[in-house]
Order: sequence, then structure tokens, then C-alpha cells
Amino acid sequence: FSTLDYPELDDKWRSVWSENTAPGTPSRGKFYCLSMFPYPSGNLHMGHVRVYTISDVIARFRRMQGYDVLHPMGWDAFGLPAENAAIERNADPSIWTKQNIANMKNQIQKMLVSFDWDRELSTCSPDYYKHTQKLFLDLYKANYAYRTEASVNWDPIDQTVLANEQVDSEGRSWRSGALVEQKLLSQWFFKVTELADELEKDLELLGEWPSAVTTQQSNWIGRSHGAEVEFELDDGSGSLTVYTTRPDTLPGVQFLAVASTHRICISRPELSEQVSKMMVANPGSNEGFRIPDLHAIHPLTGEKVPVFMAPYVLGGYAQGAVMGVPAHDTRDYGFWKRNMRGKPVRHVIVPLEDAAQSTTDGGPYTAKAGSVASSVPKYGGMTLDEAVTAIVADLEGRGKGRLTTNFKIRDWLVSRQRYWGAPIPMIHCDSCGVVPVPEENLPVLLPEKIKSEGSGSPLARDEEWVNVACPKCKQPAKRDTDTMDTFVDSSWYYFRYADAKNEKLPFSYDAASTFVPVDLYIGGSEHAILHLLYSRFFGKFLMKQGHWSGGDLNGEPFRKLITLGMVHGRTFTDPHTGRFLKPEEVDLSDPAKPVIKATGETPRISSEKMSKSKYNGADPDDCISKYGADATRAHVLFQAPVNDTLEWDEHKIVGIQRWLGRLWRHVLSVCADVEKEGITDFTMPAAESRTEAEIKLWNDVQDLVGKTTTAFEADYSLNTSVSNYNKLTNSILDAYKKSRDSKNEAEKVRTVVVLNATARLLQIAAPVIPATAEECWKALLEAQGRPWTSVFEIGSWPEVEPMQALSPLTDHVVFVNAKKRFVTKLDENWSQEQMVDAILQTKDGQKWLVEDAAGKTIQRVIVPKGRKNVS
Ligand code: ANZ
Ligand code: ZN
Repeated sequence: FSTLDYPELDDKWRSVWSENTAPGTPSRGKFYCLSMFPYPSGNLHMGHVRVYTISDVIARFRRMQGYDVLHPMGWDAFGLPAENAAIERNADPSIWTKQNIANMKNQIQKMLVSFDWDRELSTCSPDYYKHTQKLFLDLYKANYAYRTEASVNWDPIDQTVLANEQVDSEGRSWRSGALVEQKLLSQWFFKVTELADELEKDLELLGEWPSAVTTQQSNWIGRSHGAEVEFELDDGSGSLTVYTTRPDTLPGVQFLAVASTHRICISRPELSEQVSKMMVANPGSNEGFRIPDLHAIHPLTGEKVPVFMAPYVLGGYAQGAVMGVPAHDTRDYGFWKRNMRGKPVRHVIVPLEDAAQSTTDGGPYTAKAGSVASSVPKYGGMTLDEAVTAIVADLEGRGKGRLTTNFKIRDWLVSRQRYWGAPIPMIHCDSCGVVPVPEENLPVLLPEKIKSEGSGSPLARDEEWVNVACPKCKQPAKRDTDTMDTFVDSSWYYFRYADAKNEKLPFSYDAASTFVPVDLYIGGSEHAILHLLYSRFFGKFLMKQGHWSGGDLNGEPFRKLITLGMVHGRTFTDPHTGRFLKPEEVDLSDPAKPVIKATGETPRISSEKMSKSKYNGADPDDCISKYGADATRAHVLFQAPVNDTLEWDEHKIVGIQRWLGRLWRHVLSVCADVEKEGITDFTMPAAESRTEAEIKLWNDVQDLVGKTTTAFEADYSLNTSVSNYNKLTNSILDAYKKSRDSKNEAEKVRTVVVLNATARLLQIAAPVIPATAEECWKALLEAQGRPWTSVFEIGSWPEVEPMQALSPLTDHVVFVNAKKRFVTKLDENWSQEQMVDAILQTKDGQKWLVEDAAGKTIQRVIVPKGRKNVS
């Protein structure tokens, strides 16, 4: 009876909770807590356990606070692994996927995660992808989806398109080994670039995202400010426009360079051989090709400069053409040196402090700082900002240039020549062209089986599926045989959860506007760029189309984001061969000193990302059946701060197990005393009647209720929360024990005070250790002769109550940075932390320590004994 049996306890509470939802009604508005939905690969891994534990802790906490919590779960179920498994086993991908989902759902439930399963969705189900297709049509109607030619990786043996990951470093197909070719295919794109400016600007609204993520988003969007400059060509064929971020360097232009795909190269048949060579050239190379007999005319000086094809100019960025300024740009310098050997470099900018640099050729001077060289007519002596303004104004006056903004981000190519995805709802008709599938005909269902014989993309092989009547002219036509990138599915799933059963619409305006933005989004940092960017694009697009209000963040779907570090495992390798050792090859009877069984040697130990090939994985199922869900959850949280790498070390879980055991035995002994004394509620005795030990315990409890609340709603320091539970458990146990052993009145603690402290501890620990907390809570209630009601009652999260002074408050002089500043009343028995809290709550404390010293934190508080000074 003195230990709890796990995982039996988990099973017991899981079934009780499934029949009795927590009592109480939400009174504090909505809270949308979302974890990134998983790909149903078949089994949970520790990374999943980490994400869902955190989201469950926060969801349970917010319910206890009285919020109407949305905490949904679903499956990102389209994608290549199911398709490959289906081809290998000649099975139906939907069956494979369903089995995996069933298994993983069962595993998640064993973790005691409180998801709203009635909103479960799966992106591969027709009830879902019908709406993905509807959104595609919306994008098309709004001119946000278009079709154009783009190149793909083409395997000429398998006659199929490959994803980049399926092409090895030598450019060969992972399946056939064939050299992969680039092939132009007509494909669908979403116009992400249309919203590029907004996507960049609104990063400002995402103050609750990790700055590492907003920086990555910003770099990916790649906004740059500069100018377009037009150079006339001297063969009369028109002009060449370049993009530059440094119009101030225009006087230093010595050549122009274009990408091999530039119009002026493609339009000269005599260059075709050079163009082909240049297309495969290493972009880092300086090997250029001078276009014979062609010069560009400088728009300000009329000077003629040569024009090159250069590998470093990217065809897809800005104008695909640059003005070469060897004196002030590193790549231009290298290129000039290589291709115009001996020709001097013309410096037009001088650093402020060192005018000598303008005449020497000591390499390019690339900093945007200094002034225009005095030798430059008209602009000489200007600061660089003045030069930009003056030069752009002059260009504008001649119709030769203007300020402009460019973005690195490209439109989103969404066509995949794959089977297991949402079919693109378009029809190609010889007479009508591209015709959208009428909405009432959605979904365009996938054929049930993949046709394995034949070539081309899987849907194109299925004649029966492909051939269809044109919706407009009713003549024979063909379906689009591509499916959508699975990132499309995951760009809008968080809207669907808000209205998961809507058959007519992807979601209703009201439901989406009620729940989105998501208040807390938790997931892996590997999704820092694409998934989040595409979701932001969808959030904004859907707002503009009037599908939802856009919330208070201009259509941004995620208010706060937590990106988790990876889970690493202890990895053993043979010190001689470097071979990874299997668990059964290592003797771990002393976890601190592992030994290779075969040789008696010590293996090399490292911490690496968990993977099958390194035999360093931990199986969540194993862990839960050995230690129970609560210990597994607490251990995962305790091992590392949420943003850091988690070094999984199963042996350390004993610390958590001991804590749970101590807690349960303590509850049993409190229960015995409660019953003996006939105590029937948790109410604390009146403040005046409390002993010193009771006041200290009360203050400890308030302190930890406050810290846990902050951890759960603001800083997510969940590892510290777990160690705090341990500390509070020890404080309660110590006070209780001392009280029994001591004759000193001041050390006495009444049972009801212990009961109250224990109850608070259970409430604040319940989100982390749900089964243990509920079991203990039930025992405490029953000992009082009361029926069980759940510890997770909605709105039951304890408020922080004021600390109680131990002795009368006395005047203390507060010194700030060694200067006497003010006097305030403090209790000598308070801990330093408690004193700091109390000082910060006074008006003077606010004035001297918060307002004046913005952002400053108190480094230390010194309370000399006997003297009432605080520094
Ligand atoms: C002249 C110049 C002088 C430049 C100087 C820089 C320094 P962002 O937008 O920040 O990436 N550039 C323009 N188009 C290019 C292309 N298609 N491929 C490769 N390079 C290109 O940088 C824009 C700068 O990169 C432009 O400014 C241009 O070089 C080059 F002292 O123009 B600059
Ligand atoms: Zn037609």
C-alpha cells in the first residue's frame, strides 16, 4: 500500500477521466494551445514525448486557471514514406497510415496527454483534403495560384520526378542510380512573393517568438533596399537593367555582368555554346565570358564598359544582372582581377580617416562608410547617404533609374509528381485550357491503388482516373496529375481544429476568429522557416479573403512560439573501430562506468541525436510501462530547459521516482492524521494563531505557487518547476517531522496546515504528474470524509496569497549602488528573495530599482547582521 503501481495508476485515471470531464465552467476566455502535429510514421519517439508533455502541462494549467482551452491533435498524414511503404508492400497507403495513427494515438493516450480527440483530423482523409482543394481554388480565383514552367529533378530510368533529398551528393537517384537531369515541367505556384513585404514587416508583431526564428524568417524573405539602374547597350539592342544596393558606387562601375539565363545571352544564338557551359559552371567560380563587341553606356558619364556572362550572377534574383564595382565589392573585385588582368581598379569611396586607400590597390574597400573620393566629378566629398540621394535623383531625372526593393524569397512551388497527397483540383482541356474543378465536385478523390506499372508520375499512369469530361465544354479532358506539397496541408490545419466537423466549409468565420491566433505553438526548430512562413502566408491570405478576422496580429496565426531543442541519446562506440555499439553489447550495471562486454574495455561515450543506426534511442512505450507516465513526463521536463538539447539519460529517472514515492507516503501519513483528528476541510487556521514554523511553511507555499504560475504562463522554465516541487515536498516533510519531534512551540505545525500545504503542492504539480496528483488528491479528500472531485477542476488554480510576516516589521535602510536611498519595513526573518520581492513591491523600490534602472536586475541583497541596512 505504500507504493503506487505504475502504469496501472495511469490506466485507472485515464479511464475515469474519459468518463468524467473535470467539473467547473471556464470564466476567463479562450486559450489555444497547439503542438505541431506529427507525421504518422508508426511509433512515437522521445521528441514527440517532449512536445506533447509540454503542451499538456500548459493546457492542463490553463484549464485549471479557468480558460476555455483548445488543445487539439491530428496527423500530417500525406507524404512519401506511406507511398514508398505502399509500393514496397503492394499495400494501400491509407491502410498503412491508419494503422500507424491507431498505434501512435494509443501511445499518446498512455502518456496521459489531454488532447481534444473529438477534433482529431487527418490530412489524408477526404473530409480534410476536400477543403485543402477548396482553398487551392480560392487561391486560384484570387490570383494567388498560377501555373508556369519550372525545372525538376528527373530520373530518366524510373521516369519520375525526385525530391531534392532523393538525389545524392553525386547527382544520382537514390533508387535507380541514374544521373538525375533537370527537366522543365508546367507546375503550380502560390504567390508568396505578393505578401513578402507584409511577411517581413509583421515579424515586428511576433515579439513572443524566439528571436532566432524571426531572424531566420527575415533572412529567408531577404528584403533588400536599393536601386535599379539602366545601361543603354551600344549595339542598339536596348538597355540592360541592374539591381544594386549601393547606388553610391555607381561612379566606380567598370563592367556589367549578367547570368547565363539572361535575355541578352539567350537571344544571341552565337553564344549558345558558352551559355550551356556557363549554366553548369560553379557559381563560386570567377571564370567569366566577355560578350564580344558589346558595351554598356554608363548612364551618368557616358563611358563604355564591357559586358560579361558571370557564374556568380544569379538568374533568379532581382534583374539577373549586376553593375561591377571592383573597388568596393569582393566578388566584383575577384572577377575583374581574373578577367581584366592588369587593368587598374578605380576607387571612388574613401574611408573617412584614411584617404590614402583611394589610390592604392590593396583589395576592395567594402564598408558602407566614408565619403565619395574628391576625384569624382559632381559627387566628390559627399557622404555616402548624400551620394545615394543625389545619384538616384540624377538617374530619375534622366529616366535611367529608381529606388526599389527586392526579396530573396521565391514563389512556392506546390506541385508534386506524387501519389500520396491532395490532388490538384484542375482539369486541362484542349479547347478551354485550364479549368478549375467545380466546387460541388470536390473532393477530387485519389484512386484507391497506386498503378505500379507504367512510367511517369503515379496519377498520370492511371488512365481511368486521368480522363474526365471538361466541366465547361464537356469534351474529353484530363485531370492535373500532380498532388500538392504536404506543406499546403499543414499551412491551415490549425484553422480546421477550430471547426473540425464543418462539412461545407474548411471552417466558419466565427469559429476561426474565436480561436485563432493560436496562443501558444510548440514544436521543433526544424520548422523555423518553411512551415511557419507558409502558415503565416495562409493566415494573411485567409484574412484578406474574409475567411477570418485576422485577430489582433494582422492575420498572424501564432502569437507565441516555443521551439524545442533536440533529444539526444547516450551513444557508445568501440574506441578502436568507431563502430556504434548495441545496448546488449554494453554492461551498464554501473551506469557511471559502462564496460564493453566482449573486451572489458571502456567504450567511447557521446551524446548524439537519437537514431536507429546509433542504437541510442529510447522507446517511449518502454519508458512508460517501466516507470509510468508521470515519471516519464517529469523526467523529460526536468532534464533540460525547453529550448536546449535534452540529453536523455534513463538512469536519472530514479530521482523522480523517489520524489513520487516520498510524496505518496507523505500523503498517506497526512491522511491518517487528518482522519484521526476529524479534519473536514483545507482551511488554514487564523493568521494570528500561526506558529513560526507554520508561517514559514505558508510563505514557502505562496512563493512556489507564484513561481510555478510564472513558469507556466510566462517563462516556461519547466525544468525549474520540477525541481521546485521536490523542494517544496522536502520543506513540508521537514516541517512536519520537526513538529512531531520537537518540544519547541515555535516549531509546531498543525495537521491542517500540513494538509493545506500538501493540497497546494498537489494542485501546482498536477499538470506535470496528473495521475499521482489525482490519486493523492482523492486520498486527501476521502480522509476528510468528502467525495472525490478532480484536482483538475476548472478555475481551481491557487491564487498567490500575501506572505505573512514572522515578527513585527522593522525599518530597514535600502542602499542602491552603495548610496542610501530610502527606508522600508521588512521582516528580518525573510529570505533574501522574499526581501527583494517585498522591496520591489514598494513605491520607492519601483522608483529606484525598476523605473530608474530599466531592465536592471538586483544582483545581490546584503543584510548585515544586527544592522538594518539593505544594499
Ligand atoms: C553594385 C555594388 C557595389 C553592389 C558594391 C554591392 C556592393 P542583396 O540584395 O543584399 O543580396 N546583385 C544584384 N543582383 C544580383 C544577382 N542576380 N546575382 C548576384 N548578385 C547580385 O545584394 C544586392 C547586391 O548584390 C547588389 O549590389 C549587386 O551588387 C549584387 F560596392 O551592386 B551590388
Ligand atoms: Zn473544355
